[in-house]
Amino acid sequence: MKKNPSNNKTKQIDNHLIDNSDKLLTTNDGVAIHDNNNTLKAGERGPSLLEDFVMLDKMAHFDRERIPERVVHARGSGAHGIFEATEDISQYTKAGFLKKGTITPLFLRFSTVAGFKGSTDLARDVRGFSVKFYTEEGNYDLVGNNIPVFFIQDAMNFPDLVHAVKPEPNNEMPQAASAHDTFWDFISLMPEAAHMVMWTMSDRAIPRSLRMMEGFGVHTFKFINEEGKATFVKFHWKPKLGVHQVAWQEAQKISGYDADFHRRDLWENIDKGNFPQWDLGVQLIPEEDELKFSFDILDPTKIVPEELIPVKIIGTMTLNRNPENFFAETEQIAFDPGRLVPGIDFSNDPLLQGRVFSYADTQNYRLGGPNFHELPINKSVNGKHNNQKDGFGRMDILKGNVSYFPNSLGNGCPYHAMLRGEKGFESHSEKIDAKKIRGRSTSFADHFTQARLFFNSQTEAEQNHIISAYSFELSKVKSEDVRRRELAILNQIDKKLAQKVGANLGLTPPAQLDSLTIQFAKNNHPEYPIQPNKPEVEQSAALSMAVKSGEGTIETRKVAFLVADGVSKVSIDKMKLELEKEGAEAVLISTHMGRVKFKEGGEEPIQFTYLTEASVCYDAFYTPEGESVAKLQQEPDYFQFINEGYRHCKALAFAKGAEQLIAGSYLKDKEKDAGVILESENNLASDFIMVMKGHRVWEREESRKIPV
Ligand code: HDD
Repeated sequence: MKKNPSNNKTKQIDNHLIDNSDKLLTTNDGVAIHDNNNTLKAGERGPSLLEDFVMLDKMAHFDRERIPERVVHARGSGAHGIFEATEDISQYTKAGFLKKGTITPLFLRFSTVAGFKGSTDLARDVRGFSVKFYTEEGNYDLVGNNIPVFFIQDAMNFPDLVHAVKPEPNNEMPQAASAHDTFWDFISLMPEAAHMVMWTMSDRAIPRSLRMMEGFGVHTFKFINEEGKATFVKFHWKPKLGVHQVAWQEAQKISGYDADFHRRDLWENIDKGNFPQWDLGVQLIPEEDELKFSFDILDPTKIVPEELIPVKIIGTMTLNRNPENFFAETEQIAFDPGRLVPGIDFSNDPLLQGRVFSYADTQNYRLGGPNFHELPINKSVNGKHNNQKDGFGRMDILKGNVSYFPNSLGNGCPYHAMLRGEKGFESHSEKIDAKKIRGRSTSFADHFTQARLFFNSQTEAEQNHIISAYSFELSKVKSEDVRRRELAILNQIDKKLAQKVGANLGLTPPAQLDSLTIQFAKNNHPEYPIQPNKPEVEQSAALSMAVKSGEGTIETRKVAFLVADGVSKVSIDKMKLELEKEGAEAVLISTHMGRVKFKEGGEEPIQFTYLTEASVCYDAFYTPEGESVAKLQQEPDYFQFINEGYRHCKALAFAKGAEQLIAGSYLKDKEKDAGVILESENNLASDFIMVMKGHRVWEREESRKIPV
């Protein structure tokens, strides 16, 4: 696909690009610098002089290079792209960028939540999924996550949630991990978090790639049509590459081998022209049906099962351009779910309502004042015309003497849309007739039914991963009271889940919720526990990530070809051709850098070695034939690749003659499964591809466990 395609947003950004090639080094004032190595001194061995503005200019700027990192979602990776609207949904919304056929530039920033800016990509965590659409009617931000629900129901609890999950305040440990006392203390006192925590303990929290995650707007929003009629809407991003995970043990190892694993994967794929795509889907709920469900659609801890309201695809997003500069674009982009374009409105979800304040407020602080809208990455493509002026870092230069409204000296400009019979953003005229209360609706009091729905919708392997994740995390919690309190919550969700986690912790799950948990729940709902409504569905297929062998795609998957000098080029090329036909990538790994020599004669440059690479960074493994096989017998790191690949349930293919290497690995004592593919017994390439399409051979995980 075309490299670095341009559109009205990228052209706007390009106007700010600085190209230093063939340019003289200058100070910030444009004065040419003669010597960039030495400060001005009084004599060769004398003190430095204060008049050295060249040095002071350089140092003063350097001293101010860092800005505060985001209070959450500090670690992120972004890319430019476009959204193309493909369906006519004008009966629901007048939003211009959703009109069929419209193409809108956008920037997407993915993130983890808890870790600092330099933390690992592979933390067990929620992933942020923020999209800024640069529409012709102004910027619209859909600031979502890769999980469709949230921990809490009311924004008032957000600072507490974040304090609990971040490293503990006394010793600032642990980094980018929820496996510690304060998080589970808070969570076990907040039964409303039960559903979201179930998702964060699932494989959704350890994605294989940012390109292989779903995204969700989480809250229920409103679409508003030309007539001013509202329809409730929930947003979904569905990745074309499917939804995939890594194994937890893998995630931990990747964090050591390549803490930038997700960032690198996104960057490299866009760079190669493998542009990731997502379909945008909507669940549309007529206003009249607001109260029709067993749960409250304003409660952000609830999904609307796709069995009740199907997801309608309305367009496609393509990420097609890497940023030129991480700081200027990915770091300085300022998202805000509290600003809207005509055709979209808020619902009364109390979490969303709190977000309306928090984002603009944090950007004002983080980006040093109210002019962050003028930064190239944040600037709207349709301009900004108002009487807001001055402030730190102001870039726009307002003409004339008028900066107030109403005015006559400036011909009333910038003018109000309504004064000239035009339309601007109008809030939905929802009728509200209520008493002010500081409290919570009883329709928000069912905390476990959807957590159960999620657990029931998982395959056995996925359930086992959830059990292991709870066991891992709670084992890191020092307080036995906290562990027991969380087990009581799990017992309300699913007895088997609670018992299995309990067995791993050496605790019996309590039958009742802890009295402290109930006390806090009663704070919101004095009559807690409240009998939940009967759910409409007990299972929902869309909640599982499982793919069957042969069903998925292997596009952009990385297959390690494990070679050494003397390897057969024919054996490499045959497999490579078949994999490339399916869009996968073959990466040769050898015993040394430089050039690898072929059995048939000739050689090729090689970049990757057993020293620098790790099995956990690859999706599948192929050992070609040749004299290399004898060399690999002597290479312990080769066996590490094979053993680990097997342990992590990946496909392993061996060309004729190469299967003798199995004798030196842990596989030798294991009953052969579909994921170990031998040229002597199988249709090598097609069977290999079929197993890879299924992502993993999960049944191997429990029945054929091996050390590594
Ligand atoms: Fe938030 C950042 C997603 C609740 C306050 N949030 C932030 C980002 C994402 C989300 C993806 C990173 C944006 C970026 O890439 O720059 N947040 C969510 C979702 C929520 C949610 C899906 C619930 C449905 N957030 C939430 C609440 C509050 C905040 C209830 C406060 C009332 N979030 C913030 C923030 C951040 C932020 C503190 C930190 C950096 C930023 O905004 O730009 O204002």
